[in-house]
Amino acid sequence: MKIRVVNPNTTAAMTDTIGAAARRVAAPATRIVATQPDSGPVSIESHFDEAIAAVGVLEEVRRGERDATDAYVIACFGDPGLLAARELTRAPVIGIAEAAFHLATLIATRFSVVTTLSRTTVIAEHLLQQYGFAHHCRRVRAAEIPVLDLEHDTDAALRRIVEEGRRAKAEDGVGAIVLGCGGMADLTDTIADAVGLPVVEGVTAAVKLAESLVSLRLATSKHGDLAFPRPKPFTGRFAHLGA
Ligand code: 2AL
Repeated sequence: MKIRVVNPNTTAAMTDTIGAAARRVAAPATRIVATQPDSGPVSIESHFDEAIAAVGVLEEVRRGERDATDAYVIACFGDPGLLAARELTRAPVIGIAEAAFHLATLIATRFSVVTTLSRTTVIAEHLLQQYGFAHHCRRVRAAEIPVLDLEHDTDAALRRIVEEGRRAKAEDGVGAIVLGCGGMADLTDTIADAVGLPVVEGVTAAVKLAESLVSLRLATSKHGDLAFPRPKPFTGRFAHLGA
């Protein structure tokens, strides 16, 4: 089985981190193809970043469709372009936020999210509402680290995430922590040990969910809103996305 794990930002070092985390949990017969868009923001930490990154995600799905892909993972915690990506393929498409929320509710009644900057907390809160998980989440906390600090200043970033995780454990009454950024994928075990709670990380959660759906032969429904988009020309610099 081939899973295309798309890092929606264009930082190659983060794509490598995400790909390595995905490979660590993938079944022996699963091949992980870790990719990123050709162009777009180097990190995603605003609504603007997300809107631009979503186009890159969709281009990556189109590429995957020419490469016999069995499932896709969108490896940014805002799940940018998730429903649009599902329209483009029959293969399962899993966002890391939705994957982490699902798995967290199977091991704890309540969880808190620890994400990067506080300006991104509203993105996670909107997803919790949209997906129907809001009543399971006690709080979306920010470690106040820019996304790229996870690559460039990892020790300081890790300290801040652990501090916030310990606060969640002490103050929020939660049984688990969800990590709120794809770039945290290599820190999961260290954070879990330091905080003393189960830590659900979205890249690894999404890979295992994708494997489950493919094994069960559950494909993205083409009945209704997730049907392939009606063929039509696109103009200008999006001409390549039309039909
Ligand atoms: C993210 C993420 O997962 N990747 C990225 O560039 N930004 N999310 C976040 N909340 O900071």
